[in-house]
Amino acid sequence: MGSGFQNECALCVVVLRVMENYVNYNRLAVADFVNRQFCEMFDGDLKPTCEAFVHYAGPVIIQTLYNKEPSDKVCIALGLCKDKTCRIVKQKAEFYGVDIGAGPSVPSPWKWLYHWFVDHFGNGHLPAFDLDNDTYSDISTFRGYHWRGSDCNEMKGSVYPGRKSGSKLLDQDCNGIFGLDNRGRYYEDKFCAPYKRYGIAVIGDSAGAHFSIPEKWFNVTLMGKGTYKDLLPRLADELDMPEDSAYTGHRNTSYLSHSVYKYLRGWNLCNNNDFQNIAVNGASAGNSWGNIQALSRDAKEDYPLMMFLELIGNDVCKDSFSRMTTVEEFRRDVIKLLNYLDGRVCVEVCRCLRGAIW
Ligand SMILES: [Ca+2]
Ligand SMILES: [Ca+2]
Repeated sequence: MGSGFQNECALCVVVLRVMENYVNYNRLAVADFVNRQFCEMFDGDLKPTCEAFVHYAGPVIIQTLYNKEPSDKVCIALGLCKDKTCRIVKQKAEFYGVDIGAGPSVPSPWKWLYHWFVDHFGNGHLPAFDLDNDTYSDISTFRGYHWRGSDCNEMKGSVYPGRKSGSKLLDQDCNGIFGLDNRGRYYEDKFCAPYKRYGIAVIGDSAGAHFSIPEKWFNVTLMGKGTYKDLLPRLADELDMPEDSAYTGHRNTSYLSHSVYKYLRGWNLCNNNDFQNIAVNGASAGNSWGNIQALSRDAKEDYPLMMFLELIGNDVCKDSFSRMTTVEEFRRDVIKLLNYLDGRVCVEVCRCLRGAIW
């Protein structure tokens, strides 16, 4: 989850700020917008929760927008922002300490979403729905098959993408290729030999996970009915689109023609469905140690893995030099990651990479 969205206070402020801009841009009557139009943007599963939120908090939101108060003022009043001295939006007027008495009992969609999200994910970065605990899932979101190949048998932990051991009569590696042709030849040998088998995995940050927020969410000129309809599934993928990542992109789109996964799949069709994206928004060299534990590969039971470690900027994009990762720390942390991989999840490619980096 992006560090900017870990705080329900920030989410509340951002959404109210968007509402404020939308009302001003379209020259709408504030009360009419809040009571009649706002929840239309959440058409879908979130709409009832949104309506409950507006029922309780609507009067305060209307008052805030009408008086052109900073949006974090209402979020403090709703109990979503705890620290009254910490202001996200520049104050336009004195803070009067509005207390509507609603506090934590308000059925806020933001609070509900936040807890729903954190409770499902924790910090494991593994599929939330995985019946056989093989770290693969047949559900798309919540670190499911948008992130790593889909599980073709959720009742058998020895069947998963990239599995080398097992009978070729069965689809033990979930690539959709199995059985014999009418000449008694294994289809996997017929279609895939003699090309090498490689799965692909990326460890890194939001660039590897393909962090993306639709422009319509924040551009008042594009807003309208159903604008936030896909908010829930997008949050369930941590606002990332790993299915469009340059590493693990597997979706057929008009604008994404290539990814490393697609290349490997084109090279050998048996590499189909063998990818893992364990990139995490906000990842740096230091906290990637926790993220890498989500990588699933067995050097003996599975095919080799082509690994990418990408850390684009979170080690240095800080507001002061003292908070940046030092060169020594970066080197130490990266070598620790490579040592973890060496001999554990892959053999051939790791040696090649190590030779290149050291
Ligand atoms: Ca599974
Ligand atoms: Ca197979």
